[in-house]
This record gives sequence, C-alpha cells and structure tokens, in this order.
Amino acid sequence: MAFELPALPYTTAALAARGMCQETLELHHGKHHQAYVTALNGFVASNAALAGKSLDEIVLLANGKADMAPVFNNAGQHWNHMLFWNNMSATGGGIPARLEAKLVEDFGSVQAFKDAFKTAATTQFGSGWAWLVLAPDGKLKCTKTPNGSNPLATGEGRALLGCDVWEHSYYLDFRNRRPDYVQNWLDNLANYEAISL
Ligand code: MN3
Repeated sequence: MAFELPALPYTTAALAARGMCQETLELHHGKHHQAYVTALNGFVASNAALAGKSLDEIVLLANGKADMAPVFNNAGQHWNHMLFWNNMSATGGGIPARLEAKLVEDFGSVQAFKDAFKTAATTQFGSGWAWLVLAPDGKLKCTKTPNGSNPLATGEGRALLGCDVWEHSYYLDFRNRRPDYVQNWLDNLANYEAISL
C-alpha cells in the first residue's frame, strides 16, 4: 500500500498567530512533505526489497547505505514530518507537570532544556532537525541530525519532539533568524501535552 500524506491536525491558518503562517504550512505540508511521500512511493514501486515494508523498516533498511541514500532521505523526511505536525498545536507551549518534573530532573530546569534544544537546533549546520529524545538510559536528551536523518536511524532514543530546521520551515516567518524560530517554536508551538513519557 502506498504511503500517504497525513492530514494536518489543525487548519493551515491555525498556527499563524503563534508564529507559523498559513503560507508556510501550505507549502511545507502540501508541497515539501507531499514531495517526500511521492518520491518514497516511487522508490517502493520500483524496488522489490522495499515492497510491503513499514516506514520504520524502510528507514532502517536504507540507513547508512550509499546506494539507498535517496530512499533514506525521503523515507526519513516522511517519518520526521509525521512527527513534526503532531509536535505543534494552536494551544502549544504549556508543559504538563509530569514532563516538567522529568525535564528538571534530567536538564536541571525547563530553561536548561530549552537552551540545550536551541543549541542543538542552531548548531545543526545546514538543513536538519533538533530532537528531544528519551534515550536508552532513560534520560531525556537533546540531539540533532542532518537532512532527513532522525533518532530512529541514529539509535539515540525514542523521539518525543522534532523541530524542522530546514529553511523552508521558518524562512517566511523568521527569514534567516533560526534562533528566533526555535525559541518561538519551544515557547508557543510545541505540543508538550502530546508527549507520552
Ligand atoms: Mn520540512
């Protein structure tokens, strides 16, 4: 069965007041994410080794294989954006008590978590992602990956939050100011309520 572009869990105008405008969401979801899905389906249709595989299986199968880099890039980006849309909310920014306690335990404070996430996001040279993961040792950690990679591929843990730091995610709203985009994303867009620890 072909992979499909998921519907957004909000309207394309829903996040405009919180720093992600309608045009950004229309292009990012309807054009960029759709292009990854279309490309991935093309690879699956022409490669028997990929037929019937889940998205996770394809990401892991293509990971680290030079001849499967285009498969990895598009499968990874589909995986990443499926998480990303659900990582934002029109009522985002509020951190539930249980998550706050775990952030304080593992980072020292909520501010220290945000600083670590922002550092990961702003030190990712070029396109990529910043992540909050629940690492295999049970601790929350902030990490980054280039291009279409993700914590599934790196084995760094279960991804709880992923922030897209490709320029297509912020250029209309924040121009070149990636740090401002990430700060706003953490403060006003991130859907901490949806995180299950
Ligand atoms: Mn993107």
